[in-house]
Amino acid sequence: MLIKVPKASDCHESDVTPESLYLSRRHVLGAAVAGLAISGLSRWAAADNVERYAGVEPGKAPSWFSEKFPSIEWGAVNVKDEAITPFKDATHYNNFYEFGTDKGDPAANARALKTQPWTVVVDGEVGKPGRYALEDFMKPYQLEERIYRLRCVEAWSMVIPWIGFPLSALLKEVEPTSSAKFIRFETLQDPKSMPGQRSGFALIDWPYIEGLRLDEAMNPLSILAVGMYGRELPNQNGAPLRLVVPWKYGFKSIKSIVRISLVSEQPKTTWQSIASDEYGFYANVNPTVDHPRWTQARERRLPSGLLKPNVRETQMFNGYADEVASLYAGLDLRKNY
Ligand SMILES: Nc1nc2c(c(=O)[nH]1)N[C@H]1C(S)=C(S)[C@@H](COP(=O)(O)O)O[C@H]1N2
Ligand SMILES: [Mo]
Repeated sequence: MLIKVPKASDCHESDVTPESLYLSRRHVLGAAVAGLAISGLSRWAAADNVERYAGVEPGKAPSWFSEKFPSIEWGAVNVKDEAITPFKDATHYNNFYEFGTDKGDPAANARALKTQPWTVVVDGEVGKPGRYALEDFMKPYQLEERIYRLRCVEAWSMVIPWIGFPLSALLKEVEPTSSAKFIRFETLQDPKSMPGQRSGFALIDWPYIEGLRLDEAMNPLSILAVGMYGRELPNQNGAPLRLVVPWKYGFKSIKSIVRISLVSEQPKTTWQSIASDEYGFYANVNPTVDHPRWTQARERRLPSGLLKPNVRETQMFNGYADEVASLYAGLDLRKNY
């Protein structure tokens, strides 16, 4: 585990905020966790989770999460010299249209989402299909922390410390057949707990659907997340299980997944169905291909004040080009947006 704590001299403007302190706090606490795990103490309760990052509200972790907690590999992937977004912003500025279209709606409404019990179905072109209680689904996987940039197509961004496991580990478990070419994800459909699904917001044909090419799903950066900021996922961030693909626009990172299907044809995804001229299947972060209605060359890194907008240049593949550019060799990214 190597966590780079930026020196004052190589701080970017955005690091000159109290958030940069989180990195150094984490460094100390990370070492403490490692020590505890070795000495066999596994009593990492909610109180310890909230210590890891500043301002974290404790949740009610299910027992399978608490059991895996002591063996989490902290800081397995990190971002250099960029401050982690405060917990408050990451949990109160959300897109989760099942709970409303305003950024504050998910935090206000997602409490009604019942995440225990939770069932995940794996089906389609796989040798081992199944229908699992989440605690059984999670059994094979070792959790790790991945600190990733999240870039929304709406030109705002955050840095979020996820807890999850590589999607490739799931694929290894379920044994895709030779006909599997894509992976398709489906969010829960439950109008009783999801007001957005019963309101007049008829643009979306629920449930929310997303998908990846199989080689994108196999890329080591693709993860399924079950936690963030040292605790389980808050409901508004897609509890209890969500996708995170950091080199793609945020809408690819589908929340509250109930079904994962291996398929032979490219799935029809939600945003593509709404406006295919604006939102493509690939949705790779690309500063050189603008959205028809705004530039994608820049982004507002949250928190961003009206008086002091925290604007930065958007990076190709959201800064993950070294890891993912080869997936798209020979593909016209202007056509395949
Ligand atoms: N089911 C579902 N998943 C979703 C969305 C949604 O509306 N419904 N919004 C997407 C968008 S547009 C973004 S930017 C991210 C936001 O994730 P966050 O709220 O955890 O930052 O979730 C994505 N996943
Ligand atoms: Mo988004």
